[in-house]
Amino acid sequence: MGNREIIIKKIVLLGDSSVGKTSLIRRFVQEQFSDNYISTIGAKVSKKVVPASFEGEDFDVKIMVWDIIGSKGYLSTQSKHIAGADGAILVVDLTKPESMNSLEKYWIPLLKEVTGGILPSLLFAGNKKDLVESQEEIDMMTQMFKELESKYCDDIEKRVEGGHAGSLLTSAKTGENVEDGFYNLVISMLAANPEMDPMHRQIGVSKAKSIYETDERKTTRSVMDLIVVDLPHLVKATNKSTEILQDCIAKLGFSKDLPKPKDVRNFIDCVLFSASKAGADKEEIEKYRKKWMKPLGKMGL
Ligand SMILES: Nc1nc2c(ncn2[C@@H]2O[C@H](COP(=O)(O)OP(=O)(O)OP(=O)(O)O)[C@@H](O)[C@H]2O)c(=O)[nH]1
Ligand SMILES: [Mg+2]
Repeated sequence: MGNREIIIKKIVLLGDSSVGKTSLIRRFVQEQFSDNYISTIGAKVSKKVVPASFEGEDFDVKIMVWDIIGSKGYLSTQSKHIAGADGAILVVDLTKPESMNSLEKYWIPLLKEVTGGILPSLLFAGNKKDLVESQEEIDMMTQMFKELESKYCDDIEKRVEGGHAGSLLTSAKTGENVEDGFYNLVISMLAANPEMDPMHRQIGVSKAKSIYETDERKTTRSVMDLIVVDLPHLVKATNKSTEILQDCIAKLGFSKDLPKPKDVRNFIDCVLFSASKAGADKEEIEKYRKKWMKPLGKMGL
């Protein structure tokens, strides 16, 4: 066997809340499934090395899988974490037709905006297949995904030729098609972009930055979005930040989709208290408290 080249690729999972993004990653990386639903806030990165063969060469593709908040409106958080993605898995809950509509209404336009109009390699995943009983429904959904593939996956003909479809019906619960889905996307990324293109990463980062800076923060949710984007800088680690955010939401028990002003104030207190326990700098903590309270003040809250 020849030398195996190591290639690093970034994949993001996108789709509405509760479609199963975290569960697909857990199934793929840890081979586990849980019925418990803890909504992701912020982002979490997992790693896995996928051995893959492409055009007669063997690769070890180290994929960084980014699990991103699914609540619509968390635009700054989402764009920041999408930046630099080589591939995206667009996830739909097969039992919720509105999650399918969201792809073309929200997720694909957002992805395009962040990547400067050029879509990265895509995989469409119709998840929770285990909950769909009739074959007729499965056939109908397969057909709808084929249409999305031909519309959005540029390389679809080549992919199908090689047996690597651009869409699959998956189940994070039974594991059906989960590994195949990730593998198909890996092959598509190798085909599309064997060399990493530093330019497209840079475009993504500056787009995300401009979305962050121009968002006027007129709603309580957009203030939450600001906190979610900023916290990793304060605690200096993405996964730790997500842990703090999720703990505070769980402790305070409010909806991140429709937070009340008092929820956001309590959230700021909780998050900063945890950040200080995690060793964040006192001056920095006060700086962020001011920054986050300011838009609330402007709303007269
Ligand atoms: N039956 C079934 N349930 C699933 C499947 N995938 C996820 N679930 C369940 O659906 C719920 C939501 O799953 P998550 O993976 O947390 O969804 P998510 O997309 O990460 O949601 P957010 O983080 O809120 O955006 C959980 O209760 C899971 O156990 C699946 O393939 N089959
Ligand atoms: Mg999640």
